[in-house]
Amino acid sequence: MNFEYAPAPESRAIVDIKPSYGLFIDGEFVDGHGHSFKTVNPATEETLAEIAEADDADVDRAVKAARKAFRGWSRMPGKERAKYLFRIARIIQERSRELAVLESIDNGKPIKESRDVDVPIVAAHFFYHAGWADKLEHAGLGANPQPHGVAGQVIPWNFPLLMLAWKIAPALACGNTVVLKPAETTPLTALLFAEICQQADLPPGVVNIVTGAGGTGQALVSHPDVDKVAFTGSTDVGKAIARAIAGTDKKATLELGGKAANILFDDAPIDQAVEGIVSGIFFNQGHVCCAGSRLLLQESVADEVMAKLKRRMGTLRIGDPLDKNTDIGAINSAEQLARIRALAEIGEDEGAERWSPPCELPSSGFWFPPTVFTGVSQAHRIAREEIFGPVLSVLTFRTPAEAVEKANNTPYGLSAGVWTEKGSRILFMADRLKAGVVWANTFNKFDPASPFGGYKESGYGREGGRQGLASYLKAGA
Ligand code: TAP
Repeated sequence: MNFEYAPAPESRAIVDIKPSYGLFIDGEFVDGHGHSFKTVNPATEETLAEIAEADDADVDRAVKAARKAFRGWSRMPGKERAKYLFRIARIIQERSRELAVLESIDNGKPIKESRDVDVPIVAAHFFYHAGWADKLEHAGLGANPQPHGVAGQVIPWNFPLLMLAWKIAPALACGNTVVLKPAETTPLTALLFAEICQQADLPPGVVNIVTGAGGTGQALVSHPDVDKVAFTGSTDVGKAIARAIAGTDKKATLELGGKAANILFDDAPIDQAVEGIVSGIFFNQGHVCCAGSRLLLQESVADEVMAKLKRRMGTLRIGDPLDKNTDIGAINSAEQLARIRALAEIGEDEGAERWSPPCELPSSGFWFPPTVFTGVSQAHRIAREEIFGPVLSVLTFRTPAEAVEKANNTPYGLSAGVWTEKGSRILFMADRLKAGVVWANTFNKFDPASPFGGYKESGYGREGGRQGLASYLKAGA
């Protein structure tokens, strides 16, 4: 169907969504043996397309295709592999509007984010890794590092295309071949990416996309001929995967959940910090593993910051993801909305004070208003559990040491933010925060050259930068 979406004329007819999609195996779209499922537009609840659900036999076909392709791909000179990655990067740029619109329709994220953040970083990721493909001997892993083989990659729904790029670009640059499973609720951009692989003349079998739900992911990571597992998703599923591959020689990287502290000191530039707090938690509806979901305010400025924050929250526009003015789009699924609602109610029951600006929510689709809780204590579930929605929990502190203690009082360790004018304080905090990424006077900044990953229950392994390549290479002589 040609997707027509009234309020955003510029996005009309940009994407052509087919009524149904098969699996992408060995360079072609093929029917699956199993059932199919629907993917819906979370902003309208309309069905977008029927998607094949890969069963064990389909996963096996895809892994066999990747194995067959591995021989040629891994022996291809790096500079030749680079040409394919550069070509993919350029096609992503050429088709960026189509990718951004499709991502917003299937995921619910505002078009200004998919257009200005997701898709440009996706292209940058392919460009960056294309540059590495013929320089792997400089990755710090010996003179002749080797790819692992077939990578089984499972990704979540919050950044469908970006997580795909984080997985596929380094794997291919290093000479691995790939079978990737997108999340059940957001398969469409991965399938469009499969078309881009065809358009780039990527050799068949180098990239395979198997759509499906958790069972498909389980079949993929447990497949005996998968050498390397790369997973991004929840900590619970990450633990299940670690158990499933225990006792095998599969290599694994797990990028899991987070509960980041965004820490604001009394000397911080408050207006700038309020912008950082807002984008830290409301970017992508708060469906962000590294979201600044715990705001730690120094007591002396807490009232001033809260007043400014509430005023700013009152200006956020929630609604149609394809409207260029929208700040907060739709929640990705009914399940995720139910989870956010349940945790917000628990926050109230536990005695925290809940506030949202007055805002009208669309009558169909999945929506949750930007919400802030004050009077939160460390024992509250909204301070401990990942809500993965537009919900901010505010705590206060008096001294830097107390801020460190509160920030680290979480099973997670993915990211943190520090707002202060003092360089020495930034270094003091960065040294003590148990977080894979610490942003200073900014938040949610990503670059393909910067390694990203967590401590503790946020997982292990790094993606991006030279460190990210190490996950896809065996050290050579
Ligand atoms: P999950 O429910 O864990 O799902 C992630 C992926 O794993 C999906 O494709 C899912 O399929 C699949 N899956 C489910 N059960 C599986 C199993 N037993 N074996 C193999 N695969 C299985 O996470 P989500 O709800 O999509 O994403 C949100 C989570 O991702 C949050 O916790 C967030 O913090 C985390 N996340 C982390 C990062 C980084 S970089 N650390 C980045 C983004 C998101 P279905 O979709 O069909 O269930």
